[in-house]
Amino acid sequence: MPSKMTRNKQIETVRKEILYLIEKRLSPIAMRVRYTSIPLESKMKWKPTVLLIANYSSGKSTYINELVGTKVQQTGQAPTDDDFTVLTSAEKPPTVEGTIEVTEEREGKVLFYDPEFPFEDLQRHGDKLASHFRFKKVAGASILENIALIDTPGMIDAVTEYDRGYDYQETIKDLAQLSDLVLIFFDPHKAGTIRESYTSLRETIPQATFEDRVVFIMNRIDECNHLEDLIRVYGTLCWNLSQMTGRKDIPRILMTYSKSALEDPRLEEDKPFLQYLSNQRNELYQLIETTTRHRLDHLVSFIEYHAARVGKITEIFQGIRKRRNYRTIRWSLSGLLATLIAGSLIGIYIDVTTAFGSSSETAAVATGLATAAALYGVWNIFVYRVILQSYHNREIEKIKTGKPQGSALEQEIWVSIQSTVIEALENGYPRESLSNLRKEQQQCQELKVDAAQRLREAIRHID
Ligand SMILES: Nc1nc2c(ncn2[C@@H]2O[C@H](COP(=O)(O)OP(=O)(O)O)[C@@H](O)[C@H]2O)c(=O)[nH]1
Ligand SMILES: [Mg+2]
Repeated sequence: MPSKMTRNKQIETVRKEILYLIEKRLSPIAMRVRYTSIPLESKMKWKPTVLLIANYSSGKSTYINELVGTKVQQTGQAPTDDDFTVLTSAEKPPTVEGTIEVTEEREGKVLFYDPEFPFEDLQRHGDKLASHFRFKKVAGASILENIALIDTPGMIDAVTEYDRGYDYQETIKDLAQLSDLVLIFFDPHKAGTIRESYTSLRETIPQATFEDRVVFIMNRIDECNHLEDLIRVYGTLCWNLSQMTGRKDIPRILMTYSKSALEDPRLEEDKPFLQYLSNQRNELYQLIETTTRHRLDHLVSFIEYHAARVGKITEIFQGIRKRRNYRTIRWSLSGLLATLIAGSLIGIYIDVTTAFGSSSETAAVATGLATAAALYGVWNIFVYRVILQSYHNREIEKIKTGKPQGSALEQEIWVSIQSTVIEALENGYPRESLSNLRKEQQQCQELKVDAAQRLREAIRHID
């Protein structure tokens, strides 16, 4: 079995290759066709990330302390800690070998403006969030070497956006979008009926991430006195989850507790059901540990997802470009023909009306040609532009009223890019040549199919 270090190295190699493809191949096209205004990779460049959300006091911070190996986060029964905290590793070792310590702390104010980190989007939530956002570098904690953890303030019932001073749901959404694993904690006292968690589970999380990245956890199960209690709260949570998520099947719920929080370790012996469930804690740990690898899968899905959309835009642009080129030729030729006819008629008219005068035929031809040239100029500068603009507007209208076609996936892609295409067209796009667009579509196709397949193969070979 390869060592952890070789495995980490393999992961790092594949990660770099994927990021290279996103940065150098996909992002430039995505920006050219106005699919995005910021480079696609900016949110994906950072470490694999695990987001922990829950009602207050469900034991998130206690669990984080257990993972990290020391008390880096405040814990307590009341909703005391109302900060978001990002935990990552420090570059330097701890001052005393073998210990774990926080070596650096930063506030959101600084973090949100540092392009090294993926939190620039959070600027839009204002200073209030910035003052509730913390960043800690921890030295000596092995779990943080390859993974970042994000602790969040607990969800509360009575709170409104006004009370918090920032939009909690939107913040959670932004963080979930850049996370590879979202852990949602519950505890036997609060099996999920709180308003903020209702909104989070019903709307925020499904909009921000994929189902397979979300894991539900029933924590603090040591506080159930008997197995029957546990079954009852498990049932309550299942019921509440189905109400909140709108799903009919029961999602996977890991049941665990933090040993470090036990007041009396002998309690474990009085409650044999805890031993039967101890594998669940290991499972949770493994899920967190394998985030580094999942991040690779997520990055490949990221390529597939965006390459499909960017490719579709280049395809739509090609259609528009082709039709416009064809019309341009048609309009130019008809303009030329019309002005030549008009010029000839004027020439003939001059020739005829001055037949008995002194003017020569050459003058009539020259006047005819000059009139034709002038008319053609007027045609090109005024009329042609107006026709082109109204044609362009009709193309925009076509996209606006167009119905998605093809398979369910194709329809989904169409719906997701429709407004981007309209906005680009309204700003005068596509400006690229047909051959460039064709090349770009091909590149997207290569990324989506060949590169993605090759990368997935490479990921399968890690281990
Ligand atoms: N019995 C028991 N208490 C726990 C467990 N996890 C956390 N606690 C306690 O619950 C309280 C809230 O924990 P905390 O980690 O601060 O919750 P957070 O608000 O979700 O971060 C603290 O007093 C912890 O000691 C657990 O698994 N079992
Ligand atoms: Mg906490």
